[in-house]
Amino acid sequence: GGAVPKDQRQGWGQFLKTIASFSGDLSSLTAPSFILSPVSLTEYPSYWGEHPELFAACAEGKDDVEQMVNVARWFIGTLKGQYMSRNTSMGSEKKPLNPILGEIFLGNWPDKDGRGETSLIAEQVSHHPPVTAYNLLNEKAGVNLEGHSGQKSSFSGRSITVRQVGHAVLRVPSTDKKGETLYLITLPTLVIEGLIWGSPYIELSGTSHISSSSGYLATINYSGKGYFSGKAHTYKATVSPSSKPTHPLYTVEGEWSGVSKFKGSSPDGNKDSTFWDAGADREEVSVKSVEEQGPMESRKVWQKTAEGIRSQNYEAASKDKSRIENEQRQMRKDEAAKGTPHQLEYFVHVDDDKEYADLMASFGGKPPQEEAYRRKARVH
Ligand code: 0T9
Repeated sequence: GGAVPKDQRQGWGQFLKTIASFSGDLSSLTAPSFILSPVSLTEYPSYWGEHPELFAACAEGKDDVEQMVNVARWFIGTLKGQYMSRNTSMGSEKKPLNPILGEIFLGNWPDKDGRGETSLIAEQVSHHPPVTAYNLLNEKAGVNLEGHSGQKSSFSGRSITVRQVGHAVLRVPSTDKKGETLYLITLPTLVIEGLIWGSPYIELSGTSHISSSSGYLATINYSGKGYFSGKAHTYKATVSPSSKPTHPLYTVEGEWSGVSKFKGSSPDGNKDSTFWDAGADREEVSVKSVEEQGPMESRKVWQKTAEGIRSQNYEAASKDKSRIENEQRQMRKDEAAKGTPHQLEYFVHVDDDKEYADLMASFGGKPPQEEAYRRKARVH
């Protein structure tokens, strides 16, 4: 295979066999060094904020339909970063560092042109299986995103199918400015392809939804090279009343990694106008230097491991990773012995998310109970 270094071919073959005979939490598997990323999964929620102007625009719209279109544009605008950026920056999808419990990632996107500052707080709320809770907030625009992200993986022949566990709720001022509108966001299924060649990449499949408390629904259908459309990274989205999901007001089609356009009418009155062009620059989150970070902040925790991976000193990386994992095991033992379980720093766990249940039911779903993580009240 092309992308696997000669001396790691055997190891990669072994790794694929392990994946094939395995189901569940892939993050705990030890992978060959060429596929390791120096970035922890706790950093991934930052993809939600990489178009700060689209995030702020979620509060805008002359009416509720237009606001839903703005929210859908922000959501689609995050996909290229979420699912393609490792290919762009590192040549292929890579295995992220497996976060420790309580690991924290803090960052922001500064105010520019009046859009307001967007801040990010992410916290690893479970180690095994990995679950990350996150909150992005633009106080000026009044846009607040709260969600959590977990995964359930299975091997299917020659690819890995990753079902995303978790959802997000976006809160914005309602268009009549009298209250707030909630948008429930569900997430697509990932298919990791290109494994045999050692150059994995993500294709999206299935359907995700954005369901609003104002009575609108965006339904997003994903397809890729191997699917009916035949073209990589494509999607079709409709915006309809929640009560009539099959009666779209607007339809959008195209590539989530490229250009997508309205089919026919659009909110601005033009026909077939551009909905989103993913060629737009993404703005990386600003983060404190490692020197200024606290002991639980992601880049501080993984500083040495990441350095080892970046400089291809894999022995040093693996040694430091083992040290961290041993310390963590000891901490969990001590907590169990003392009867003082780990406390979350920024989030509160909710067993049964009523907002999820309501916004799923509003378009005919009968959802199973879903958990959630809510941001604790801020103490200034
Ligand atoms: C939430 C995102 C998620 C996290 C990653 C599956 C994956 C871990 C979860 C779902 C973000 O909003 C979006 C993007 C990429 C997802 C990762 C891709 C990936 O491969 C990993 C898994 C755990 C692996 O590392 C599998 C091992 C390896 C063979 C593939 C490189």
